[in-house]
Amino acid sequence: MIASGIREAREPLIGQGPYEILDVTDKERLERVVHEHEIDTIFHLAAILSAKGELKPQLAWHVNIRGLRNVLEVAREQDLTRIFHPSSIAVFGPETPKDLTPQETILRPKTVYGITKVAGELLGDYYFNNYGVDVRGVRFPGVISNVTPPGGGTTDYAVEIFYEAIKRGRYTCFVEERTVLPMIYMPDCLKATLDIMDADLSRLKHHTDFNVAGVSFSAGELALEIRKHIPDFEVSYVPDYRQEIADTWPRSVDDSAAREEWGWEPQYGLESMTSDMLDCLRSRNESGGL
Ligand code: AKB
Repeated sequence: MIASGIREAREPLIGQGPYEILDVTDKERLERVVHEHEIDTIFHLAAILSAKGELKPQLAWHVNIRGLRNVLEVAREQDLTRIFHPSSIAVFGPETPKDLTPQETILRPKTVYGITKVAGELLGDYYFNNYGVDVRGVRFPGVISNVTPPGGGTTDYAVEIFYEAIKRGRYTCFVEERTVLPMIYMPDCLKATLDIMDADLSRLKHHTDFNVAGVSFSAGELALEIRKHIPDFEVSYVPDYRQEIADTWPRSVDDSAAREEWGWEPQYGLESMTSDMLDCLRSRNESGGL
């Protein structure tokens, strides 16, 4: 098993095992790395997310579409066993039902990132149907992690708020207090990734586009939950262009297809996620690692 990224390995990856610097848009190098390490499964996570994608739409198209096409082509040519390619709630748009968004629904995203994710779902299905490449993916909500700080997403506020609560006791949030979005805590995100990859292919009616729900809350509800642990925590709301993106996404999604086809069930709610996030970040802060 190897990890790869576009830059030198950083903590916490250093010393954990083999690492290759790899730009997924460089197909020849991807081919070589896959061949040399005898890779049979790729978790293809490289992407430009929604907020950065609106600032650099050509780059988002290039990385997200060229990158995926390269991975799928290498999978086809070298007969790989399985590919994981995450989709996102960004596939939805303003015409999509906002609450308990169905699995099968209107996909008319307004961001270039969302457009690349719709294309990615369809391309993955195309490679499965036409070449037998076993491509699997879920539509991730905003992912909340205490290990790697976020970058370039619209849901980044739901991670930044924890870091700022611990470091400064205040946070300026770039979406309005009322904004509700679906989120998922990293342990659940990893669980979903591994569970779908382990699922019995014969049980899957969907492949690349499963809705998965973790927990939905407004920015204001998250601030209140953090305040239960840090009573003086202050939040002000100064929405920017990311508010418009957030307003096109669902408040919650219906993930019954994932539950039925591969037994998906999240473990974390708002309370358990918040206390675990704060415990982890506090202990890193105390050891000087934040
Ligand atoms: C983003 O905000 O762009 C991502 C996503 C929901 O896919 N976190």
